[in-house]
Amino acid sequence: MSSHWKNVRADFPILHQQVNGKPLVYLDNAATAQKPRAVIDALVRYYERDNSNVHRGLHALSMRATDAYEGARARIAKFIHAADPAEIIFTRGTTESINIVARSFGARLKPGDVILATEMEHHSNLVPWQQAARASGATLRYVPVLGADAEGGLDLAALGTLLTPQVKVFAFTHVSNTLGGINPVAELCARARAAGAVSVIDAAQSIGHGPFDVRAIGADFVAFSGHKMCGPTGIGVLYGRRALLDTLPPDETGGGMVTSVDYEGARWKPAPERFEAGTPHIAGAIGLAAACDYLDGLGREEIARHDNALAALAYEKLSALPGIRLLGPKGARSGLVSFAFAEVHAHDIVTFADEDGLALRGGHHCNQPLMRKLGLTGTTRASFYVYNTAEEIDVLVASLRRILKFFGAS
Ligand code: 7TS
Repeated sequence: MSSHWKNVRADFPILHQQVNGKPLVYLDNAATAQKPRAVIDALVRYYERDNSNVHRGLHALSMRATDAYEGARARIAKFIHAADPAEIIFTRGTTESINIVARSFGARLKPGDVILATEMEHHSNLVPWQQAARASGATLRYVPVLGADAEGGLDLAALGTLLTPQVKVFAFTHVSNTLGGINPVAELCARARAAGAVSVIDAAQSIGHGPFDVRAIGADFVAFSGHKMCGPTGIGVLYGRRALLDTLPPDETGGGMVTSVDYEGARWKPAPERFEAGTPHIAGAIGLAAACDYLDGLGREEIARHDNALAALAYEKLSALPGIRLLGPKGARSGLVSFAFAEVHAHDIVTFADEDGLALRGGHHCNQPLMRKLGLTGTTRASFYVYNTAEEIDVLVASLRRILKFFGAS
């Protein structure tokens, strides 16, 4: 383990504060991660030294900004082992990335075609496909989750009947933001390919938590957000296989994505410019590249081991609480734990835990259909990242015991 790893908390200025008179315990990383000094500095440096618009300028600052922006694209390609930086499209985040695929690839769908998703998708990987189905007349189907607490993960046996030749796109999450289970993405991509469907991976909850190799996984499209991997908000990525991207129509149109325009029409540049109309989030891309450097510096395998071990420890310690219902797999899980108590609403838990300096999240986590299927209105979620510690799990458990006692539930 690198010496850098041991000092990781010192890298995050925001962690060193008190909330309600208690040391901040930030366990809301699945919503957004905190930013290390290196990322904050990269943003400040860009705005103080290099700020200018990209691609259209011939002066020094514009060339510097362009180099930094295109350098960021190459850095992110390396981070996910893409074959070519042109496969990296900068977007606002996972939500926009999936919307681009759903509209652009969705434009070639027709009645009789099937879009396959799963019952555990975040609204961001569900509603855009509902819209694509409505617009095209295609049918949307779902791979079921197994078990009363979704502890069985996806029903992979059902794929045999669901992945028919009519399926044109199979969209699934790598890690569920509510259940914490890790889906076998390489297997799912291979199954999609064998059925003649294009795969779309929602990597929002996995990208910053371990190694990710688009070519080893065999993905056609991958969507993720910078802000969940120590990068800035407002920047994200759509990875698309080059051969596929160049066959797709643009989604938004305007400046920067055309080769020539006349009053009658316009001709598109190839990817990635085709999908990046207008002035991009230059600083965001640069900050995201700094986040890639930071995470690679810690070691992606080490991050996965750290986060997954904390989640396993939390699962074990929380299991001892009276009346707790823990969701998702009992075994291997990613860095989050989601739970519910019959007697206490998730919003009450989050509000009371805030008194103890804890940042948790409670609610449906943009998984309303899944919640309904599991007979829940919401869960409380604790999600872990590189700076969290085993001691913080003890603070969580002690706080929950206090809350349960207050509500007469223990
Ligand atoms: N997909 C998954 C699996 C997510 O967890 C999220 C955000 C998104 C997509 C959307 O990402 P965005 O950056 O475009 O908003 N999830 C959460 C969450 O669980 N709590 O707050 C945001």
